[in-house]
Amino acid sequence: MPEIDFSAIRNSERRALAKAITLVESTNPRHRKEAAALLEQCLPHSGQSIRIGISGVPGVGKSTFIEAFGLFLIGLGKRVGVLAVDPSSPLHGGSILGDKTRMEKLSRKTDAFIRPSPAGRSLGGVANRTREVILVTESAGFDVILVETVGVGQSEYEVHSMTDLFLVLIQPGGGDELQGIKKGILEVADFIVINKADGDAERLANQSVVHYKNAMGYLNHQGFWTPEVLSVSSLEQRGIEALWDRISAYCEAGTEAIPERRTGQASQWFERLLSEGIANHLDENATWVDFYKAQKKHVTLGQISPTQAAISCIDWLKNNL
Ligand SMILES: Nc1nc2c(ncn2[C@@H]2O[C@H](COP(=O)(O)OP(=O)(O)O)[C@@H](O)[C@H]2O)c(=O)[nH]1
Ligand SMILES: [Mg+2]
Repeated sequence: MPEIDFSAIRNSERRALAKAITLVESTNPRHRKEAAALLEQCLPHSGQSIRIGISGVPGVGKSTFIEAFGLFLIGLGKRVGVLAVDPSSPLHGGSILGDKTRMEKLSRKTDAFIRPSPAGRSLGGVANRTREVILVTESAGFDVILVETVGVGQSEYEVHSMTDLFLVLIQPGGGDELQGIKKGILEVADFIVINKADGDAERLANQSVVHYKNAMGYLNHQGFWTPEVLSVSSLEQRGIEALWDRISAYCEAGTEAIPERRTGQASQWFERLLSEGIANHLDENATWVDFYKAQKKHVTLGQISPTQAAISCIDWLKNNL
């Protein structure tokens, strides 16, 4: 792995930034320390952005929306980083790499940085480094970070747990069931945005706004913000400014709550890395693995209770570590 030139990252040099992200995303354990050292350098220069999670089923218009929204933000003088958390499966249209064509104008802007998700990256586990990629991208001076995800598996919850604001894009018409939207996602959404409010679908989109406003009213929201429902046309770039106004209101209302949310996220992330690190460390201990597997087998055969097996395992660890 080549040396990372931190000053080049600070200067927003794309190649340096891309290289730094590759290091952070590396699954090679030997790169971990180097990545950690880099993240330490990034930390004081990070955190100044708004981190926005964007979710929605394939075809809803995420890429088109990000292009329109990104260009709008650049017009305001902002610098926009686009990251993706995707279980890059061909079934779901894969990573945003292919979508770069839909973000053609945005990807040509010097004030935009688009990073597709690496192929085959697993979700959940240590392999998902998007949180760290956010820090690196922020330290390169990007002040709005858009994290895109397809609603597969746990990816939406993952993205929710690393962003300040969670936005769900929805097609005009059709209930959540038809769109394959999980109810839980609406519970964590800060903004529901009905996309494609143009042409023949505009009326339907307005009906959807009413429908989702009602539906959201039944959900039990916590926190400082009552979720809002808006409509946009990403294709015709309408409604984007109104949405941005509300996002700004969200940020203002969250002056205290957003930093608290970040603190909570950081401590949860630490807990997860620690548990995964401990589990990985134990996996490398062959004697432990044998002992643990034997206990598990006894449990599945009904020979000992799960409680007894857990006690035996903990005793083993106490005596052997
Ligand atoms: N009419 C209309 N079509 C849109 C709009 N946004 C996206 N689309 C179309 O919907 C399709 C899927 O868009 P895409 O951005 O690739 O969706 P993604 O899979 O969620 O990233 C494309 O054919 C887009 O042109 C919109 O605001 N209005
Ligand atoms: Mg897309």
